Amino acid sequence: MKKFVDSLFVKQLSEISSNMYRQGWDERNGGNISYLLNEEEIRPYFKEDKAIREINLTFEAPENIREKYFLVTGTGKYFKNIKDDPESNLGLVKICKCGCSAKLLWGFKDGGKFTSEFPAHLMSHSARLSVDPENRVIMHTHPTYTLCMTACVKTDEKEFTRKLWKSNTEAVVVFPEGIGVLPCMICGTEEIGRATAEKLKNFRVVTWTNHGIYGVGKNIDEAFGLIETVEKTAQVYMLTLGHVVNEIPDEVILGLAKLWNLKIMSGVIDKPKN
Ligand code: 2HA
Ligand code: ZN
Repeated sequence: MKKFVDSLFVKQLSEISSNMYRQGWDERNGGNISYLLNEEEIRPYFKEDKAIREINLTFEAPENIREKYFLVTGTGKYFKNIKDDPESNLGLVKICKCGCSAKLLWGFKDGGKFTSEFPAHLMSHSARLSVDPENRVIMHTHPTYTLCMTACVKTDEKEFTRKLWKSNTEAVVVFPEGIGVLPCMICGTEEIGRATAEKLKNFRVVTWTNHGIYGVGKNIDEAFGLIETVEKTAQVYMLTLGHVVNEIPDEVILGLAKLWNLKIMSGVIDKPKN
């Protein structure tokens, strides 16, 4: 039997968390990632679903993610340590049939458990699957300039989106549907989980004011790519704040939307005047 620690999934999560750490986004135990795996993907590593132990969930998992497998980062674990010791810092769990607990199949070797944001992750997976059956990754991190921007811009989705689109021509192309914005809330709770999941029905990227960001996608590259584009754009916005003389014209944003055949968030860019 192949060893799960050598799987591509563990390798991908280890690589991306090291990368995110190097960006300075995941100080201490900041950030968490979950990756939905299917049965065919895990069978080469596990003959059957043999639980090392059961871990209770603090909320009821939504129906469409029950009996599903998630590779997830651990609570209190540091992104910088995942690569050298994935088996302590990551865990593979299967959500039970009734949605009240998770079977640990691999990992959390030192007795640990999944991230404190697991409610937000599971609710977000559930919400995303309802609008995009291919979605598999939920990624949460604390990118510096995005945090700065959440402190400087009103918690208004259209205004936040407009400021991003007007700062970097890539922005509208990468997230034409705009960006979801949540106010400052208490993290780790079911409430913030529900609010995030609700936003993720309309957006693939959502900010948590004064805290960080959630990005999603069908694979790690997509989720990371969204977050890094927002962060790069927020960096441009913050570094140029108060100095801008060449803002991206509305016509260029509309031209990009036309060129790439994008359905852009309405009410952000004014209709061209003729
Ligand atoms: O896991 O980032 O939001 C640590 C966090 C909590
Ligand atoms: Zn966080």
